Amino acid sequence: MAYENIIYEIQNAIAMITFNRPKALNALNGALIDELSDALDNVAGNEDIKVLILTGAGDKSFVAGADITELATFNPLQGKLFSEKGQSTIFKLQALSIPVIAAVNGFALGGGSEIALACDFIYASENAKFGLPEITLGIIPGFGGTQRLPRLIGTNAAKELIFTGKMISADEAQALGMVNQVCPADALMVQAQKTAQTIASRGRVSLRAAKQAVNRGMNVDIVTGCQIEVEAFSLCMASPDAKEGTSAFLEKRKAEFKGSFTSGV
Ligand code: CO8
Repeated sequence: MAYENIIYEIQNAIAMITFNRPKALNALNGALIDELSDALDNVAGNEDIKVLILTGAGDKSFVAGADITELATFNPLQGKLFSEKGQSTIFKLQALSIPVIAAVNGFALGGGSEIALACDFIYASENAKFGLPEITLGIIPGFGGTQRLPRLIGTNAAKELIFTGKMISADEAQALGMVNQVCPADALMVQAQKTAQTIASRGRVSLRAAKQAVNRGMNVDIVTGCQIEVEAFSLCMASPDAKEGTSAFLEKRKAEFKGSFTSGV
């Protein structure tokens, strides 16, 4: 598929998807969501990729939400189909076995915040603004915001944002636990890349096991969660990466992880 609304690049095991409709502040129209979905399929099928970064083109916006021009024309059935398409794409994003970093460089509103919330963690530029303004349009978040935001920052803080539709700064989002790191705008990608490189130097099998253990454990009781961890831990022990990591420590050298899924663990 040729991409007109996103840019998809891969460099040194790090993939980057840039939302690329800067004239509309990278708002999500149906075509962009189709392209995102296609690129995510490519990421999922490429074992050379170890980390994915999402960001927005230009210096003003990550994603300013669903495209309101398109939204305004929808009848209820079209709204349902659009919401389902967005949700299935965001689930695809969340289900990636590799770590995903949202580098939020400006507005992350509505669907933009919801995409960032489905990533593993968020770095934000000092000028970033987060919010779920759907209530001001007479609708509610439709890409998982009513579900993922309360799970991340707690029910009451999430309700305040959802009921008021207000925007919050990067610092406020960090104080609420939404954002891991706030950087000057020109340092955001450097920081995101630096963290991505650190993660990419770790073993593929243990990264996947760690992500699955955290994500699956979030929705179950702690005993079941710890059992999930036991299974994930034993999977790691079956990987050559565990042998390499422990040997490298004992031999006082840097580990070279080569574990793979396609040739066994
Ligand atoms: N959709 C379409 N166009 C947009 C959007 C958007 N979400 N946001 C900005 N634009 C366009 C503007 O119309 C403008 O275009 P033009 O130059 O042609 O007039 C251009 O981008 C620049 O925007 P502004 O001039 O408004 O820039 P400002 O710096 O003055 O303001 C804001 C920036 C505050 C971000 C402002 O543009 C704004 O409030 N945008 C809308 C934000 C919003 O409400 N987003 C939520 C959308 S709803 C949603 O995401 C629901 C997701 C789930 C859907 C489920 C479907 C059923």
